Amino acid sequence: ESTPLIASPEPSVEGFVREYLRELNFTQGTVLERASTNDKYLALARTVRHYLMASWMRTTSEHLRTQPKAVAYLSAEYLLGRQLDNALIAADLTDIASEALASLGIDVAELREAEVEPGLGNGGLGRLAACFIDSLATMAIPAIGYGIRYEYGIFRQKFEDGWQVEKPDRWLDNGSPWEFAHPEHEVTVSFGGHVETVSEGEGADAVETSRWVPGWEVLGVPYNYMVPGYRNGCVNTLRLWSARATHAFNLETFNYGDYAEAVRAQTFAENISKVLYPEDSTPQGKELRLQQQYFFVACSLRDFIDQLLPQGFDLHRLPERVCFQLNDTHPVIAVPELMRILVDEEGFAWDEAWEVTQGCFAYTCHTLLPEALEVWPVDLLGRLLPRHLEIIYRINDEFLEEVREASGDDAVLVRRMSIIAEHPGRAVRMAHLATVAATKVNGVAELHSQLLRDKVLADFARLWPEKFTNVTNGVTPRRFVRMANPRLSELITEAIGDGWVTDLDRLRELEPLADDPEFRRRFREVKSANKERLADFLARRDGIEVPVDTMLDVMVKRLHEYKRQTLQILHVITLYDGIVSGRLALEDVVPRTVVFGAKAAPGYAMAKQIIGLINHVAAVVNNHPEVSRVLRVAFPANYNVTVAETLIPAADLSEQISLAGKEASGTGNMKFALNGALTIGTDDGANVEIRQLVGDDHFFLFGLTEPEAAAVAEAGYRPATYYEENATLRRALDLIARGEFSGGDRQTFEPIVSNLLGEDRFMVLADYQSYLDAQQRVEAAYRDPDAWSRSAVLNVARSGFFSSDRSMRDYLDRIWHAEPLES
Ligand code: 26Y
Repeated sequence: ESTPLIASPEPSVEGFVREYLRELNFTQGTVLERASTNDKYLALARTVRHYLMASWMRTTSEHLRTQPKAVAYLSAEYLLGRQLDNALIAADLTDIASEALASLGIDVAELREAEVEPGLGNGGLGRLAACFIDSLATMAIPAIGYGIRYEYGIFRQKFEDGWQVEKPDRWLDNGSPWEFAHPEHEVTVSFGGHVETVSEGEGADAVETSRWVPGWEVLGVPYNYMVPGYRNGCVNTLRLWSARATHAFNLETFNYGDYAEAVRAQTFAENISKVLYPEDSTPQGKELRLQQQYFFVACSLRDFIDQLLPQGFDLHRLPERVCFQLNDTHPVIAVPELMRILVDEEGFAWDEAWEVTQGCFAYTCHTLLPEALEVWPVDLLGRLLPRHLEIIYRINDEFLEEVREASGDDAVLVRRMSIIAEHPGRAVRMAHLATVAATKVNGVAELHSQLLRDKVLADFARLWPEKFTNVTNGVTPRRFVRMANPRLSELITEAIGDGWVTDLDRLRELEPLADDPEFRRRFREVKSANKERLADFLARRDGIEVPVDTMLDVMVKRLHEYKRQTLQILHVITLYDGIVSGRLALEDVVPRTVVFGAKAAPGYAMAKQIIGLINHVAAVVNNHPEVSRVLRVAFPANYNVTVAETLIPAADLSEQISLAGKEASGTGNMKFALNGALTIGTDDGANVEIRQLVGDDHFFLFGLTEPEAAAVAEAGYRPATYYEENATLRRALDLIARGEFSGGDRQTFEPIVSNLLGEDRFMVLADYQSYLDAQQRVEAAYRDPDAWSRSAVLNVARSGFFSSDRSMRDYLDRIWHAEPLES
């Protein structure tokens, strides 16, 4: 039996007008003549919600009724991007809404711009989570996303004199029409205190058990977000937790008469979900971050058990009902938390609890950099979560016993594999804990998974080879093609029908059209219209002038040394130098506009230096009378999902130039290929698979391979040799060193130059010449528009594999073993 439901309104223009005015008048409390843009936007968002609401309620109650196996995606980050357009497309309301609002004299396009995107993530990992929940809904898989409702998302980036300045991201200020708060479903989360040992039973039967006596508590209030599938009647849920002070907490202090202290205590508790940490590679070991992690994980497990399972469900069977997917190590504290629930609260024997726990978790690793692996000092963890630390120790004891047995007491191996590191201080290695507990451990691209098995987690892969698998990342074609690139979408649909939106392999049907001159012409028309759109956008948003008839060469991603933004700016400097010195004639340069978008972690000094360098080079290049005729550099501030959506469809060239063996996968690389940009890239991450699929002739490969880079490092890398032996490189570095881009000041960029010459951990200098050569090949190819657009069309046609729908199928087959909900 199903619950009675109000049907969503029938989709019609008149109906939409009625719903809209009702929202504007009755919910927003204003009349059309007086409504601000924000009023109109909020009313539109709420109106669109109506059309998805019945599907959402139906999906939820079907899930509860049929109790299928579900995927619970645990992620500290969801980089969602704007919701309005996505919801309109999913509900197939784009045209109806535009017409309806036009009849009221409102331009929907203008309202779209009013939405501040929820930037609840740093970059790739957070955006991946957002793509995955989109795909799960589109495939009607019973799934729920759990995370944190940060009051401040990733900082807003500004440039002052070219240097990054961070401003708080007040994304909630104008209202948040996409969320539904459920304070009645609040969950209590405990912290601190101590563990008591209690004896139960008498004499020989006496058993010692542990009891956690927490020191303080906070409440988690869930906020639900709709995750609409693409026109399939399925709407899943994303549940983000917000921290509140407990009522008791306040009252106690209040009774002492110290009202101000009571309010201060409240602030303290609510700090937990205040702000997203903006680091994406070097964990700072901050106590508040561990609080965030435990907070959302404890809320989510409690919620899944209490709200999604029937009352009295036998938790021995939990693995039949759920797979908790750990998005990197950030939620790994869920492992001891589930053990605590089973052993301390449900009275399970340890071994029973461990079997259940091992059946419920799977772990995705997203890195190869050793410094990015999370490690929590034992004293910090023990202070905040004493019972969890105790549980981790026991997990480790039993695990190390297994290692000893399997290895014939290899003490060195035991030390290497231990969940507890001893040096420099005692600390919990979260990746080891995750690997020990998980049914499956996966990397995010073939090469990455291979390197996990061979290097980062090699000891574990030898012990449990069947635990390790790969799932290559993907991106949602709904947001990153259908929504971001309506012109290309129309061209594709006209050629092969619209089935590709949910079955991206069908892009293959475009392959023959790569040889059709008329199709290529229309493809070029789309590209250039997208460049116009971008130029318009950047002119309005940043006052940046972008020429529309040049090669658009784009590098957008977090600023990190391993990603090597430096390599691209060195290419720019080399072009500049060539022209200024007269060794390169203007007519021999293919006019190009180089676009950067990148945020640096606020505490990452070298990354901020590099941003400064790019902006300073841009100023010199763009103001040079000759050089600027063929070369421009644009660095719009505050790169985010919204910017990506206008930038990527306009790009000709996609820069994916990390040092081989450092980028786990990359996902921007997939978005560019799907939008018909050609890649210049190293043999790294998912570039490897992109190149295999699109073909060598349609990809500009350069640089050391991973084994080569490893061998160079092993032999002792000496960057200065490249400087000494390569005159072009020397000239470029000398320009920086002599202050060409810093008003003659030699100190400004000295740290960058000396780092490159002295250490150059990511082998920028080793790959410089190879990169220049590849850029030469790019120029030659771009001079032949027909051949270039043929390659571009083939990139689109052969990139269907990179749909996150395919990633979800792989997770389902290899890890989750869940099935779609019947509709
Ligand atoms: C622990 C904290 C400092 C931290 C916070 C965020 C550590 C890492 C991160 C985010 C990492 C991340 O975004 N990794 C990227 O994940 C993408 C999706 O799998 C990959 O495509 C990309 O190569 C990888 O760098």
